[in-house]
Amino acid sequence: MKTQVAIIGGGPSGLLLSQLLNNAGIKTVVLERQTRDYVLGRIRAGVLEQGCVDLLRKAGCGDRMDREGIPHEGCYLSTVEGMFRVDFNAAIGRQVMVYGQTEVTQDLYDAQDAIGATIIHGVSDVVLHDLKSDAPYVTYTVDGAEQRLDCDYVAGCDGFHGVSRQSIPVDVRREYERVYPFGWLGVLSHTAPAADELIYANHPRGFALASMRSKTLSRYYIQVPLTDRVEDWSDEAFWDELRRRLPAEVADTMQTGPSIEKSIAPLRSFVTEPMRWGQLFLVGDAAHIVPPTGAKGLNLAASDVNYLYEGLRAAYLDGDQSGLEQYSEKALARIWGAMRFSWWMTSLLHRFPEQNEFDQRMQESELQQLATLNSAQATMALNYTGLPY
Ligand code: RFL
Ligand code: PHB
Repeated sequence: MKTQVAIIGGGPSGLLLSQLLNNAGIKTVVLERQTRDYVLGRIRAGVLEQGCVDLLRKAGCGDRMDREGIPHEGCYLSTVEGMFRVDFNAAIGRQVMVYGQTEVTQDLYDAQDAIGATIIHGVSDVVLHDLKSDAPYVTYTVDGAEQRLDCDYVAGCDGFHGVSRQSIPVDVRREYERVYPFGWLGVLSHTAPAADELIYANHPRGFALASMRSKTLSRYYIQVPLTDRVEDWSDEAFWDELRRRLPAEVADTMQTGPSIEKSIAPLRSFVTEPMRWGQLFLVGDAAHIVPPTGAKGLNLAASDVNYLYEGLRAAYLDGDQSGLEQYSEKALARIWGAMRFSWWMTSLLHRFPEQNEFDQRMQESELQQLATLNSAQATMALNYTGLPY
């Protein structure tokens, strides 16, 4: 089989890139390890930056998001002193869209189906070949038979555990990492959200987040030790702990109910450089991971897709290679900005095992500035709603 751009991974990065390229008349084949149902069953991100929203619309995949997504003009931060609001709209005139990654992925699949794009599920043994030549190819196994896909370029959209990043020789790759000493226990439930906007809580017992997917579907997280297992947490224990960490006025009126999904995710910051090697381009989680505190994972994937799409379009339609040549540098500049913000929000809001009273006072002082200084609110609003592309 032959195509123009071979896309490894059918998560949001791979599907969005495929949709944009096909719309521009550039052929793609997406190779996905899992089944479609498995990909659609993953509960992940919930907050879209304006740039991501605009890109989904540009790809022709924004209709349902525009109907069902919930625009948010701010969020709440809670401390033992009380709760305050950061007003993104008042601070910098921008907002975010609350719309789940599961829905984004569903919309992308529907759009890919509508144009007859090729997505091959259930592939294994994916190997990338001759990436430094102008005739790279990919081999893989599907239904027990080995296949070969020839292409001009390979987009590595296969997430943190994929093969694409590993295909760049170790002496070329530089990797930067911070692993945090705690995880997030997340619960999805058919209950009304606790508040009209998200609540990020700094609490002596640990971080908590009250988020949502719709007016009847809520998503909550609490910080837990890495040694905890999901089985350790009954629904009742989860709700009790969540209520302790949220402001009393919210906890007292909050709806609870059976969990429909419960999982623990570790927190990590990770960047690999460069993001291009020969004809291979890394996109999204294949190249970087952020802790979810800043809601940046999916949004960074979208900005990478934007840069790569523009580069490939210019290369194919105008014979202009400059966008591809600048891809790694441009994407990384924005990624490091989002890395800093995600690390900052994580450091500000969590209890660290080694945290002493001095460290705690530093968090309190910074939260106090955020509560009272317009300039501090503006900096947070700028980063939370998304640095420009
Ligand atoms: P994805 O979504 O991981 O998709 C990669 C796809 O590649 C496939 N794959 C392969 N296919 C073929 N061959 C191989 N060898 C392959 N290896 C892997 C995988 O099956 C998968 O379908 O990466 P992508 O597209 O770059 O999208 C990135 C986002 O998914 C990610 O940044 C966010 O979901 C991160 N993230 C969160 N971000 C937020 O902003 N807010 C959140 O609340 C949030 N929660 C999460 C998360 C990530 C999680 N992971 C990865 C463990 C919760 C979890 C559990
Ligand atoms: C979510 O709704 O899943 C969510 C929202 C904001 C975050 C992280 C996760 O910072």
